[in-house]
Amino acid sequence: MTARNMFDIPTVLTADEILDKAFKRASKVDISGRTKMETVRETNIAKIKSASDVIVSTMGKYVKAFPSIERQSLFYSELIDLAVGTDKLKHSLGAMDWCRGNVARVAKSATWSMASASKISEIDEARRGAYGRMSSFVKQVTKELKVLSQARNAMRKFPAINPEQPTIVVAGAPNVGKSQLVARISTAKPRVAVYPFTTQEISVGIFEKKYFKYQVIDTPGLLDRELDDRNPIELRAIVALRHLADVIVFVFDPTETCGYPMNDQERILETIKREFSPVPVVEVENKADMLKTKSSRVKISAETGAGVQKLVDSLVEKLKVEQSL
Ligand SMILES: Nc1nc2c(ncn2[C@@H]2O[C@H](COP(=O)(O)OP(=O)(O)OP(=O)(O)O)[C@@H](O)[C@H]2O)c(=O)[nH]1
Ligand SMILES: [Mg+2]
Repeated sequence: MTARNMFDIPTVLTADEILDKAFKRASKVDISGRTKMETVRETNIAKIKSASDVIVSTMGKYVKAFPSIERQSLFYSELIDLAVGTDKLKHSLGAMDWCRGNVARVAKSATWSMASASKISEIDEARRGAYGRMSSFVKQVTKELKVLSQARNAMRKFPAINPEQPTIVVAGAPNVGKSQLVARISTAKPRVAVYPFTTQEISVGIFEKKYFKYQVIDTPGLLDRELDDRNPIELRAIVALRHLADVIVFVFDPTETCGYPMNDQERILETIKREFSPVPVVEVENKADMLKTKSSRVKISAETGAGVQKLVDSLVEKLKVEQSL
């Protein structure tokens, strides 16, 4: 599966970049009239229109490109809220409309002055004044443009979820081997590393079994704490568990080489069971190549692949039962 951007938002320029673009475009405008006065008048009116058009259309493009939060599924709207804050995003988009409106008004009034000016100096003055006011309006939304740019960069990393496909969400403490498992059973290629919090974003892969496709979601590691205390990275995992999981695979690392004692890992599992009931949870002990406990949990090694196929088969069975309910 090729990674597709869920949200196709153009690069968001800074206030200075937008102004540069607008004034550069305007500086190229040159219209020749029958008289000197006519040439200056026509040229300056066209310059103002050109600069204003660049600003108005650039900001208009942003307003249009950001998806309406109300219309997004709960999963994406919660991710957007985590990434930027819904209110901040709405305010910033509103600021674009405010700025566009003012810039267009400045252009209109400068055009009026130029059309009725009787001296070249009056036209120059009107242009300079209009440029100054346009710059000031654009600079007033500097912060909001930055917010939009951050939102855009965050939203580009959102996974493309297919709501039709049965979905397995892999969760657990940091560093237990979740990404290694997801990489082994699906098309996803998450980064695997020896340190905790390697995974910071939700990623998705698929696998196919008997003509059916299944989604597998890799999530950031969870710590043993209540929902209210979780950081934004952990909360991404929670959002995936809450809105996407048909089955949860909870990965334990009984070797504790992950850095988290089994007691902590058990408590994380309890929290998940409590929070996401009735979604079924499959409990898996990873790193069985290093340590096999006597527990009744499924034993796998995401590294060597031992036990993984059996796990996948049992997940598919479980999802079939879930789907037919
Ligand atoms: N011996 C052994 N090591 C494993 C196994 N699975 C994963 N590891 C190692 O455990 C470490 C963590 O693996 P990851 O897949 O990155 O763990 P994670 O749970 O995704 O970690 P975070 O994204 O940080 O939460 C890496 O060094 C892996 O090589 C396994 O089955 N056996
Ligand atoms: Mg990971």
